This record gives sequence, C-alpha cells and structure tokens, in this order.
Amino acid sequence: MPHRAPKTGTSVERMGLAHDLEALAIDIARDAGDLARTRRAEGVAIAATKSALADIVTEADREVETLIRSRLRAERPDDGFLGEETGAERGVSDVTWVVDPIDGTVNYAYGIPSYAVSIAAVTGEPSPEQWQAVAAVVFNPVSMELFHAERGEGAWLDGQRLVVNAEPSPAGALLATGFGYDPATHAGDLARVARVMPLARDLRRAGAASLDFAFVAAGRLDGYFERGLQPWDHAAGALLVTEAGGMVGGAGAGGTVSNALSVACGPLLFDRLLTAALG
Ligand code: LIP
Repeated sequence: MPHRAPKTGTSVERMGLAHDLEALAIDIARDAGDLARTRRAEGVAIAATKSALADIVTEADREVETLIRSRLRAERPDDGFLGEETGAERGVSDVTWVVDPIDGTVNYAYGIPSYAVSIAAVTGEPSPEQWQAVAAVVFNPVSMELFHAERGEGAWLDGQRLVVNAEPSPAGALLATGFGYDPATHAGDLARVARVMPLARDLRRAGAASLDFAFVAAGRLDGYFERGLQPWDHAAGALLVTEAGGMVGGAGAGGTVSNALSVACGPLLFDRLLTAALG
C-alpha cells in the first residue's frame, strides 16, 4: 500500500513518518548495495564522463540509481527525487529523496572498497539551504557497514549509537578532505589544505564524501572539509554528523553546507576549522 505523506500534521505523525522513511531507506540501500557489489565483481564499464575527464559514470551508477528510484516510486509515488545520475523531479508530498547511488565512483572503478550508497529523505523546499533532512542511510556494501539516522533519534551503526569526537587530541585533529574533478580547482583546494594543516595531526583522503561524514559521526575522524560537493554527496552524511552531536556548515546561505565549501566536525573544533577552510 503506497504511503501517503501528510504535508503537515503533528510532531508524532512527523516522527512516525521519519521512522518509516528511515526503514524504507535502509531496505532499499541494502538492495542497491548488493547490486553495486555484484556489478563490481562482474567488472566495471565506464558509461561516460561528465563535468570533466576525471568525472566518470559507470553503467552500475545508472543501474543502481534506477533501482532506487523505481523502488521509491512504487512505495511512495507522491515524493520528489533528486539523484546524481537521473536528475530531479518534484513531488506532491513534502518529502524529497536525495540519492547518490555509488558515492566514490572512482574508487569503485579502481576496485578500492571505499564507496557507498547514500540515501536521504528531506522535507521542505528541496534545496540544501532550505531542506530539513529527516532520515539518512550511508551503506558500504563491501564492509557491510550501514550508517543510519532519523532526525531527533541519533545516528547508529550496527546498533551502536554514534558520537562525534567533541574536540581533537592535543596532537591535533585527524581530518579528511577531497579534491574536485576539474584540475583548475586543485591549486585552490591545496591552498585550503595548507591553511587547515596547522589544526591537523594528519590528513585522510578516502574518496567518498558520504563515508567521510559517516566516519566523523563515528568518531573515526575529528573533522572533514571539502569544496565542490553536490547535494547528493552531503545530504545523508550531514544528518549522520548532527545526530551524532557534531556540527556541519559551510559557505552556503546562512552558513549552510554548499558546493563552495562543506565542513563537518565536533562542536569544539567547528569555528576554527570553518575559519581556516574559508580563508
Ligand atoms: C565524489 C565525492 C568525493 C569528491 C569527489 C566526488 P562521486 O562523489 O564523494 O568526496 O572528492 O570529487 O564528488 O562523484 O563519487 O559521487
């Protein structure tokens, strides 16, 4: 029976909705991850390049997103959708799904087991400056780690509640970052790293934003910063971090996460990391 989402309604109804959306996202992410892993084992076909030569899309990216989109359409036909590979469609309900079918596509293509299915449900105007994420899943189908969160109910991994590192050790922060596909942006990104390094004990570059956010939520990193993220790269990860007691922000309107800059970390590091990253 398709689920009709109330546009408004009581907080209990909204909480019930968020719980249902999280459960649906978890179920679909598992199937999507299984498909991605299977296609990986069969060999990866590069379908095309997008914004730059290095910005590849594989046949599996498209196939996995089609699976996610068709499952969501069957279960919740009134909802909107925003996906990396198949674009945006406005819904008539208050819910929009923001999807990256295989985040870390270059890792996926090279056989580096650090990629993830990222699914978020947001309410309100479907733009990062305005939306409210209510459910999130980041699933690495190789490690089988499924990070999930429901607004107001915490972030979880394998039944363990996740908590960010409030502040880094005196040795400095263990930070992660990333670089865009356009070589013309690399000098600026490296200058940003140079500004941030005085805060760091070391830097990690894992290659999948959704997993970087998840690792901040899990306390495996003290912080993460990157320029050039798209809404589907950060929609789910940002809710994991805030539900784990962390802060997210950037160069967007009102200090929100944006393509110009995204930052995520514990509350006691946030202002210093944002200031250094903004420059
Ligand atoms: C990737 C992000 C990564 C970033 C890459 C790319 P994709 O997303 O996860 O953090 O550095 O440039 O945006 O393209 O694999 O979905």
